[in-house]
Amino acid sequence: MRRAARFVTMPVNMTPESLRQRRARIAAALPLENALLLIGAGFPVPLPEGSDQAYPFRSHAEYFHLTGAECAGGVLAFDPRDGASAGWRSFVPLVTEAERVWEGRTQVAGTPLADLEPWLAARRGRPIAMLGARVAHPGCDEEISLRVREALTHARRPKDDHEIDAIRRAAAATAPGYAKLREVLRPGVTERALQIELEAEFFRQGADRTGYGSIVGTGSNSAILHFEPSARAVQAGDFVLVDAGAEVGRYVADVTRTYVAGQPTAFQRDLYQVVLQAEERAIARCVVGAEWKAVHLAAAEDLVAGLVQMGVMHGKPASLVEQEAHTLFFPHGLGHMVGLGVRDGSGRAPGRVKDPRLSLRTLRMDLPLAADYVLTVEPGLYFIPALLNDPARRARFSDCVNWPLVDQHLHLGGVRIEDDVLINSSGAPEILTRAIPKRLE
Ligand SMILES: [Mn+2]
Repeated sequence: MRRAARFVTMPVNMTPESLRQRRARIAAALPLENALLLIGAGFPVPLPEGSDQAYPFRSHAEYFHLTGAECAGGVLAFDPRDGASAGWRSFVPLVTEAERVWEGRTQVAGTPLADLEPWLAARRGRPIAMLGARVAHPGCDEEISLRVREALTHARRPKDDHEIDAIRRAAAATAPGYAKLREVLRPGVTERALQIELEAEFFRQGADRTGYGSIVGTGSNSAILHFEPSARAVQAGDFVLVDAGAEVGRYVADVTRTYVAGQPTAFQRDLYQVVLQAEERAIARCVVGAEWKAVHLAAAEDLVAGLVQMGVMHGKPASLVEQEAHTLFFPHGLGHMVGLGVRDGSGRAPGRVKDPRLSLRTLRMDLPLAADYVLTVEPGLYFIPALLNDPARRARFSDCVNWPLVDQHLHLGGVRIEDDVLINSSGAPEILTRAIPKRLE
């Protein structure tokens, strides 16, 4: 028999009443008109080699958000004609004896899944929008589904109190991990050992898992944007870049800190200060109504201004950013939304199309900020040989960059500093990850 992944019901801390309110709020935001809505939880994905195991199961975020349940095969249905509250019906598979015996699964509350067909038959002829993981049922209207998903994603962007509380708990489990990491960080310690200490502390402090694959990059590895920790030992003077966060009840924190093992050089210290200042200034710009693209470009200009001051770049910062020269050292977007997953709610405001500008292609969102959005702010400056050794870039930016100086630091690595911020209805945002120190020591 098949051993599926364990079906853990996460502590979601929600009452039936708060779930009802959330569903009603979402229902009012969806352009369904006459259409029915089906949101599938999805199914466990078996490992390919037939080892009788599956990848850890998690309900699709769109399903989880409206049910709070990890329920493989579950389907949440909504008929707008039945009302914003009464129109919702959660269909759940019945737990089998084998699942009780092998996995300790318990029955998720809801209507038996067998009743979904009659529910649909009673509404025959109506268009169907499908979200979450696809439900095996014919007759999905693709165009309506796209429109409804865009509206749902947008409606999920402002986090409600329960969600903000969950992100706070994730941040609270993350901070002690970084404190532990600083205790053990010294030359000779491997990236793997740092990962182990960091993650163990996340779990001790209440994490259900890590929010994403932890990044621990030392030395030149710190310039690899999504580096997976290796057996490499930290050398004296290395940059050590750590991008990791705890997950609690499906909500995640996403934090990056960069350290120097031992004594930083003046160049390292300057580079760090440029990134730190750009980060703090970018956070201050995260206010209601601010356009994310503008916040990103302003941060790029701050980073470039710092590089000009350090003698790494030549020219006027605004004009260098205009020419996209910043992408040599800052090749990613300034941040993304975070919450129910590490890219929760990112994307474009409804109706917007992708910006064709090359330097904005890597932006994970294009929208004006609004109250109760939670997002990361994560500028970085890196010496990435794959970009900096490219002859086309060297030719295009021959006058903008002090190439001999770049060559001296080609294997220095990089610096990224990342916090999660909560947009306030007025004034500066709240930094949810402020308990994790940012001073270079
Ligand atoms: Mn991030």
